Amino acid sequence: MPKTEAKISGARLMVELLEEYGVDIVFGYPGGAILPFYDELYKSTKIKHILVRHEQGAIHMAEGYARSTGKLGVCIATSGPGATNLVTGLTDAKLDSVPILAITGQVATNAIGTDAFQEADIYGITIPITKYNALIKSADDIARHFQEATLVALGGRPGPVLLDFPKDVQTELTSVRKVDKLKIDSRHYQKPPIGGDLDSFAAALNKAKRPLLYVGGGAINANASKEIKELAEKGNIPVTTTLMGIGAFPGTHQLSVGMLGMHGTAYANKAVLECDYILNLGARFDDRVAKPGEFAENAVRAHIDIDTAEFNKRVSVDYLLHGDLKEVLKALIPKVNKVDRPEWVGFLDTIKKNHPLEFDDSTDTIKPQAFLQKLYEKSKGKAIVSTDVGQHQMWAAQYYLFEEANRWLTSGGLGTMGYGLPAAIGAKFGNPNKTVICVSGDGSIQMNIQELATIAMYKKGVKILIFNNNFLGMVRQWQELFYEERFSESEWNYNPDFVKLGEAYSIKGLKISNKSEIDKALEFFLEDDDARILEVMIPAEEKVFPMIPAGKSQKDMIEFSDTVRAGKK
Ligand SMILES: Cc1ncc(C[n+]2csc(CCOP(=O)(O)OP(=O)(O)O)c2C)c(N)n1
Repeated sequence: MPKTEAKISGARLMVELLEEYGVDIVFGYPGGAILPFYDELYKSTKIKHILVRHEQGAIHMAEGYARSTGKLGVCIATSGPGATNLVTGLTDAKLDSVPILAITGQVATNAIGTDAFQEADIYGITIPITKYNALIKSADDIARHFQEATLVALGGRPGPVLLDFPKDVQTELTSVRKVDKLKIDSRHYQKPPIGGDLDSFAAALNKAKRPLLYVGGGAINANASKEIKELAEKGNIPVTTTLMGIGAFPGTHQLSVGMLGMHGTAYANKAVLECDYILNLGARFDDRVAKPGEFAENAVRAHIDIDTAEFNKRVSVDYLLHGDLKEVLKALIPKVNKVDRPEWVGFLDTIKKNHPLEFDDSTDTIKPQAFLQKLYEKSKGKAIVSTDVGQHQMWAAQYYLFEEANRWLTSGGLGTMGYGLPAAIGAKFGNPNKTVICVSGDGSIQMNIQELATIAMYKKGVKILIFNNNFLGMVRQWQELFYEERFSESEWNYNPDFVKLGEAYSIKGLKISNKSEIDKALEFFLEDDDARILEVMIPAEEKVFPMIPAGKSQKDMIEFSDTVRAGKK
């Protein structure tokens, strides 16, 4: 039976439900169809609303907040264009499994379907890009939808949910604050019991001579870093992470071989080729990592995941276990033999030495790789780093090492340019005492640059590093390597003066172009907790290596040294 109390408006109820849930920060932008809700938010003493400059900024901030804190991220938009501006962020959160609650205003229920002003069927639009969504038709349904949405967002494999909230439902009175019986099945949010045969799974791992752990973002969502380290150290098993799994295993650990895949380290990709057993922990055999039929083709392949949809989706496996990764590992570790593997670990150490990450640093120009190495040293590897999408993202993934999870924020699945700046802002709100750095390119930064105003308005000390190559660098790289240097629409001969732009928002900035300026620039960048813009001019020709060309496999990896031998850098 629903719990009934004195009647309050739907808008008031939604605010109270958020407060009771423990939400203390939301990112949003108002408009006509969400005004009753904003009126109630105005009265809340528990929830801080961050007023952004574009709804896409709001949802990426909610993502940055969620990924850096492990909590639910909440964003709010009005109907029509406000709601559709959330679509990229929802898709981003769906692909990267980020728990987001989006609340959108909607025209009044009697106007739905009439092409009313600012009407968009955001429920229909977001069906494929949310884990759960609902058009709330009556104030009596708010509590149930809220309970269902929040459970689904964080339950199982996390993801985005959306509640579409018509204006008349916001003003309608209700006394239903809680329902005991939900309409969705509990399998959508409860931790599943461990599925599969632990003994045969462990036996296959114990038989391996050259095992490898392949760790994805699911490991971070499951908070399984401790167990992964325990497993790796007990069995002396080297560990590679995906772009999304960075931080799940300490980057400086002797057993770490870094990131694998298209721009992974040569030693991680060679480990994939040489291993005789590979254990996927919460990764998805993504196409930037695994070519079906060729990925670890000679190895026994095993997979642990919370989402059964990921099993045998792109790459078939020999052994699988279903369940919460932390729980499964806790059950598996006692069955795994303690082994020293001097030959296998030694072999990979030699490969690390012979095939390091490399670039040519012989000129006075600033090489982004060298800069990031210095940034890593100067920030003591302790910063939260968000990135945009492109070459700078891959260099940051390669050269900035993380000891802990939830410090690396990047758009992995969707590859959303414009993610980095708002994600960094959201992370800074969630981690006011940590250094938060956004690594971006001159292309990506301009996709949500309006959020500099949010930084200025709330005095958030986000550090913004822009690698400026006057190109859409990653596009240029592909055109140079695979389109005979026809640089179709990847070069621009105009960029704003980023330093002056910063000044317009009262953010101090500096531009450098010579290697000799790096140390001073980093001092300026990190000296206090104020926001900074650091524009670093880099050569347009600089490329990200190693590289596995799209659709190819680990065997086809191009290393920097190959390009030097071929007379091309
Ligand atoms: C919204 C969006 N549009 C287009 C792309 C395709 N894309 C991928 S990387 C890239 C270039 C990024 O340029 P920049 O931000 O300057 O970074 P750089 O590669 O130069 O480091 C483009 C256009 C994308 N990922 N996202």
